[in-house]
Amino acid sequence: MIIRKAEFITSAADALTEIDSPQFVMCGRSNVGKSSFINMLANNSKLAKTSKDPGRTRLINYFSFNGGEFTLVDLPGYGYARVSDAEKQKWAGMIEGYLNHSENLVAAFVLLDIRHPATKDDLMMINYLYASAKPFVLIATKADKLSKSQIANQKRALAQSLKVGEADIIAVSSLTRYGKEAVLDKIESLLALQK
Ligand SMILES: Nc1nc2c(ncn2[C@@H]2O[C@H](COP(=O)(O)OP(=O)(O)OP(=O)(O)O)[C@@H](O)[C@H]2O)c(=O)[nH]1
Ligand SMILES: [Mg+2]
Repeated sequence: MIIRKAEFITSAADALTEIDSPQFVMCGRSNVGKSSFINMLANNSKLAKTSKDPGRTRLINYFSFNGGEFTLVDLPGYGYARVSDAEKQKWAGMIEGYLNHSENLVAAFVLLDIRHPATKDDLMMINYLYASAKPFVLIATKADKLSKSQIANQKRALAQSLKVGEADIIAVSSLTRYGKEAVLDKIESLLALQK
């Protein structure tokens, strides 16, 4: 699949049912690289706002790819200790609200930092997706931080702990674009299943 065009649609606090193109949503801890991942796929480092400080994305942001062929949805991260309980509740509400009300969700991308084991929050997210029968794809981010053999080891460790096959985890680097083609192939095949 070739990305010809990627544009920001809008920000909202809830699922927008009027956006009727097939959607993929980014789930993951604050700072794991959700917004950077969208930018990698878009070939545009300025499309989604990123930051070295966790907690950058505070609303649900919608991005249209290839003139509506599909939509990527950027969510606020979870698990960020340094925000108020009220803010945490608000973000959790947005994440849950999106997942419960999105009518055109094809699959969730669950992003995990390739250097670390999945957190309790990650497991909660994965269990939630599993229990609500929503398809998900596991993405191991920041692969540029590791050597090739370390990437293989970490993928194996994550796969074991999450009880999935190693082939079910795609390692990516938004910095080097490693893994980009594998992700686009995945998107293409998931879209083909919809038809
Ligand atoms: N080395 C490296 N750094 C990355 C990669 N992806 C993201 N980062 C860095 O990680 C930090 C967080 O990236 P974001 O894309 O803003 O993360 P996020 O998950 O959207 O964060 P929130 O919006 O706060 O939930 C930034 O400093 C990015 O430059 C990657 O593949 N490699
Ligand atoms: Mg973000």
